[in-house]
Amino acid sequence: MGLGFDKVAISKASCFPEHEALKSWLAHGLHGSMDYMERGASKRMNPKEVMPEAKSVITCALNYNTDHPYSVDCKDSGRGWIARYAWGDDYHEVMSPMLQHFVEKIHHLVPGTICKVYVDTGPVMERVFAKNSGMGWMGKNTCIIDKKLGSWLFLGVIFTNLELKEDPIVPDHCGKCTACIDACPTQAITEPYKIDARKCISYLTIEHRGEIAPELADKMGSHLFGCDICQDVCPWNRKAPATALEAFQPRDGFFNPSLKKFEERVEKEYPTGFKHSPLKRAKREGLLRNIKIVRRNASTG
Ligand code: B12
Repeated sequence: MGLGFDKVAISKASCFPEHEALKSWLAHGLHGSMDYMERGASKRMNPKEVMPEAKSVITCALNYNTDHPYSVDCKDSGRGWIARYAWGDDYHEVMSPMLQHFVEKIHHLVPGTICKVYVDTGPVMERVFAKNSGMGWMGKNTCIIDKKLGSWLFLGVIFTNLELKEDPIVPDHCGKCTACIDACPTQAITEPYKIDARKCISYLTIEHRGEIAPELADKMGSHLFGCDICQDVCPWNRKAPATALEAFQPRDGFFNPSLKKFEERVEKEYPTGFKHSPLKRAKREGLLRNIKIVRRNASTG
């Protein structure tokens, strides 16, 4: 159909056991200051509250990997790390029109179909549908992993009232591997399949506002925005293919940037130089705070 996705898979629009995990995650405060996770919790756990007519969920994955080294192989102390997902254009902006295009095709084939599209744009647990549609399995780092594509995947979902045939669930291929758990500098993966977001470098550098506790900041290493470590060390990402999409190729100065140049850029060019970039989420203050921490970490070795 020429939709441009790397994989598409279908599940029922049901409440799945993994939906329930959100309740205790929130009760233990593991979401930190991400209040939006709490606000829409009941909807997040029940697709029928999001769209009462929904019968099926179509999950679409888009590969964002490019042919560049992993953070664990880039150790120059004068440089910082921006997470792979944020090197190019904001995935919300890239995927939304693609999903809308998919919906147009559905309308063309079955006029009158009701569809709702989400790409982290509403109270929906995208990975739960991805797992239960056989898009991939949920790894111990909680990322959706496909045997061929790895885990460098953005997810988007289409809720529809069409009764579609579901795809078979994929078995868990993490086995005895604990590479992601062992490699996390802040021990944010507290047990397999469970992340304490308050410790996750991705949360600290992107979502958290204000000071970062020194004991966590010390472990942030060179991370300026987001973190890739738990995916970099995943054996299923060793041979992950690269995308041909221009939108996800690294912008000039975003791949493993020099701290000096990146600081100048934030100081002089924010926000205009960051248009359509995921980095805007951290705001100017957040980026400058992170640069300060990375500099301190570099000087203390
Ligand atoms: C909140 C959030 C975050 C938070 C919290 C992370 C988290 N693990 O929840 C923070 C800011 C830390 C974050 C970081 C990242 N995120 Co994020 N995030 C989300 C968001 C908005 C909600 C996730 C959520 O529902 N969390 C709630 C908790 C309870 O769910 P969970 O961690 O998935 O935990 C599940 C397991 O514990 C499972 N479970 C429980 N017990 C058991 C037992 C077994 C045996 C099994 C198999 C499973 C299982 O059930 C839980 C619920 O599904 C989604 C978008 C969306 N709307 O869904 C994107 C999303 C998950 N993020 C995404 C990405 C890309 C990232 C980063 C890679 C970005 C980066 N490089 O910095 C990191 C990865 C960190 C990680 N290892 O998860 C992608 C993931 C794609 C993929 N391939 O999986 C998503 C889907 C966005 C998108 N549309 O593409 N994220």
